Formats: sequence, C-alpha cells, structure tokens
Amino acid sequence: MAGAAEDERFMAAAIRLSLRNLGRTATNPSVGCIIVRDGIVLATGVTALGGRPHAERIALAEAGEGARCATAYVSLEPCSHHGKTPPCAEALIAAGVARVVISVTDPDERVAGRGIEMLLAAGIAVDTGVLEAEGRRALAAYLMRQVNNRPYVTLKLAVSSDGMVGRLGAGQVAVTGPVARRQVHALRAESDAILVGIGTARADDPELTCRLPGLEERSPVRIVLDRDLRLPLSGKLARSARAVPVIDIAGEPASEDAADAAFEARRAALDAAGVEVLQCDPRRLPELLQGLASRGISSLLVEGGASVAQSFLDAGLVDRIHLYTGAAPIGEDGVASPFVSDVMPAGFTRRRTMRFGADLFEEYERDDACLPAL
Ligand code: AOF
Ligand code: ZN
Repeated sequence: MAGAAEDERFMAAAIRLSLRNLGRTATNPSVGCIIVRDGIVLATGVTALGGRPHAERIALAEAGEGARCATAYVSLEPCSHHGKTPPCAEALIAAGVARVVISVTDPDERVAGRGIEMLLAAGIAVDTGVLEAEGRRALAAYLMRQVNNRPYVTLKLAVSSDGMVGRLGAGQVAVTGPVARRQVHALRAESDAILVGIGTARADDPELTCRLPGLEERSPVRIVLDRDLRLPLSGKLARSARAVPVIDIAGEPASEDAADAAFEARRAALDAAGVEVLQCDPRRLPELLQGLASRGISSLLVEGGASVAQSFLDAGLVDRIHLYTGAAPIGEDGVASPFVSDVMPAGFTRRRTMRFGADLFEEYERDDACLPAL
C-alpha cells in the first residue's frame, strides 16, 4: 500500500509530465498519467498534441499487461464520456488497475465526478485531491475556461531599470536581453492567444509569433484591440495574417454615414488581407474574454502596452504577471509601467524570481487565480 508521501511523489511527476504538452492540446487540457506497480514506474502518458489520445490511453498502451493490479496517477479525473475517444475510466477498468489517484476532478459537465463513480462501481480504489493546488496550477487555463468561461490571463511586462515600458514615439525599445526574450517566446508557445493594443501594434510593429526553433508552429492567435480599425495593412501583423491568424477587435462604427463608409472600407481591406474583424467594444473586457473562450481560447497572453495592461488590471482580469526588469534605464520620454518589481497590485503573490542574464524575472499569481469553484 503506497503511503501519502509516495502518492505525492508520483503525482508530482504526473503533473510535471502534463506540462510537456501545455498549450498544444487545445481545447483539451494537457493531462499527465503515470502507471506504477510496487513502487516502480511502468509507463507514462501525456495527452497527445491536438488533444487525443488522452494521457491514460497512452500510458495503458505502454504498460500492457503490467497495468493489472497497478496504480494509475492522473493529474485530472479520467473521462467518463464517449467523446472523440471511448472513456478513459472504461480503459482503466478493462486494464485491471487496482487503484487510481487523481489530483483534480474534471469540471467538464460530461464528466464532473462520473469518471470517479465508474471506477468505484468497478471496485477500483480511488483517491482524489492529491497535490490539488499544483494540479490546478498546471490545469489553470483549462479550469478557467470551463468554470469561469474566460481564458486564463497572463500579463507580461518588460520594464526598464527606471520603471518604464517604452519611449513615446520611439517604436520598439529593447528592455531585456536575449535570454529573457527566448523565455517570452516560450510563453507565447504555451498560450492560445496573444493580445496587444493598437498603440503597441502601430508603434512597435510587432510580429507576436513564437520564433523558437521547433516551436514556430505554436504561434498563438494574435489579437489587437483596435476600436477604430487603425491596424496598418503594411504592418507585420496584417502581412502575416494568412500564416498565423490575426483577430482585430473593433468597436462600433461611428454613427455618421461618412464615418461609417470609411470604417467599412477599412474593414473590407483588413478582411481582404486575411485579418478577421470582430466587433466587440474593446473597453468591455469581460464580454470580449467570454467571446474568446467560446472560440476555444483557454490561455491569453497580454503583451502591451501600458494602458492595455492597466485596463486588464482595473477589470480584475489578470491571473498571473510575468515581470521582466532590465538592467538599463529608458530615461527621457519614458512611458511608465503600471507597476514595478516589489510594488505590485494588491492580491498578487510572488511565486518565482529568476535571473536571465542581466534581467530579473518575477512571476506573480493572483491569490485566487487557480481556485475557481469546481
Ligand atoms: C482524460 N484524459 O488526457 C484528457 C481529458 O473531445 P474529447 O473526447 O477528447 O474530450 C475532451 C474532454 O476530455 C475534456 O473536456 C476533458 O473533460 C477531458 N480531457 N480526459 O481522461 C486526458 N485530456
Ligand atoms: Zn479520457
């Protein structure tokens, strides 16, 4: 009989394993599964790219006959529904496992406890809630969309040593070094979508793709808050819209006919460039996020600028902050960051601090970000 410490050790491994495909299984969560017998790991599985097969199926296939009388550790309750694949709970029962240890129960209404019920009805021992806080953190994006009907929002800010995010009218200003930049690209690869304001889109002309070798295909959907449809057709975003989707969030057109006609012409031009124009008042963030969730976007990375960051903070819609502080000052004409290291908005707790070259990286988490009611 495995003790609590052993359960936690194997569950930690299952959760860690799940992170491998984070952001690459949409709209399915990335789940980790480890099959253990007599304290020995027989097989491991993580939800496959694209979301299927599920983690349990992969681990069971690898374990083969060895799964009989074994314990399966899964970061999420095994599914009970006949979706695109038969239920994992059924597969665990058929394989003859003796015990299933679960971190987080699945809020998907097709599952919601029924996976556990199926296992129990088949005489399998089930334990839940093992390393639940860690499990929820790994599944935060999935849980946020399932439970709160919005994506999990990460706000990323790169701030100079004097607390500035950029220089007025100067275009892109390099605040951090190459190591931090690679880290940001890795975060982009984990995110379903990335969002900037039109000010940043125009001033910086960013591409917002992931350019890490091997992860280029993991570029997120790019979203611009662009009330008046001012996204330039000659910019990198519009020019690359056929390769990586761009969604332009426009407001309502002005009421006068002439203005309407200009708005419609800009919309048609963006449309022809392959940019999708979505009409939703960019100031109504909760509504906007709900719309993104209904398109299957579970994780959103907000990358600038200062006023967009501030409006997400004001709306209480930031779950996690990635703050990079560079070594050099920006000085004159600097645009102030909404916050700087150690002077964070209330309700956030620092979880990690690291150095990337000369840059400081800090991760802050909203105190209740991983605890939506299940
Ligand atoms: C598991 N193991 O690895 C994952 C699960 O569209 P389907 O049929 O693939 O079902 C999607 C649902 O399956 C998803 O909403 C969630 O409830 C569950 N994901 N379940 O047993 C896994 N990724
Ligand atoms: Zn499943």
